[in-house]
Amino acid sequence: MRLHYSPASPYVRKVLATAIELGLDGGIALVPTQVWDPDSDLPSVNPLGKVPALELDDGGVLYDSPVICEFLAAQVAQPALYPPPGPARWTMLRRAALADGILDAAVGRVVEERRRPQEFCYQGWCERLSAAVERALDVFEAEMAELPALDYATLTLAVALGYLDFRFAERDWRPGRPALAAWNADFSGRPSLVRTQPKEAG
Ligand SMILES: N[C@@H](CCC(=O)N[C@@H](CS)C(=O)NCC(=O)O)C(=O)O
Repeated sequence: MRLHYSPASPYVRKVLATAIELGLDGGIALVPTQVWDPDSDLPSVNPLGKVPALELDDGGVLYDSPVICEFLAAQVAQPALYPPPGPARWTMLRRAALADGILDAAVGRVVEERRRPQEFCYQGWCERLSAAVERALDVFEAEMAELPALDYATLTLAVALGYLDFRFAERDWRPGRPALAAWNADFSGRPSLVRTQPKEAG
């Protein structure tokens, strides 16, 4: 399998951390990709022009990190990152969507501030995105006691918190959220997360 990736992308980090947890990372070759380069061949792999995109050994392609992660999890029986259909699964998927929403809002703000010409950067929009992040973090703080030890949602949450630290270090999310902060301090020590720390794209 070939993973089109950027070292700064949290969605890519989620896929790689999932692969490591599942013991599948050895079968994935990394294809460095400059997503913002107009000459990039990424759109021929993923028409949306986004990473991660995973080329499969049978010639097929998967994109969007939730799809790729679920595919990877289906390749092995353990660890079970997805509960079977039922209330536990719907809760896990809701939490994963909430954590992905943090990523979407945080990445959206980075794009607004770094990629758009300064005169087109809409401050009200940036604040709306940050408000969504704050509310989502508060929900996680309230639900911390119910989180399982490891599933797809907890991995996504850890990646989202790591991305906030990577891109918004000056706006620490920890004050007022002691349970989330304690959980993250512990969970982010997992080898899958230590080995996939975000880095600025070269
Ligand atoms: N929903 C997608 C989001 C992927 C995404 O937005 N990736 C960013 C990099 S962090 C990207 O490739 N952006 C390029 C673009 O939006 O054109 C996923 O979960 O994989």
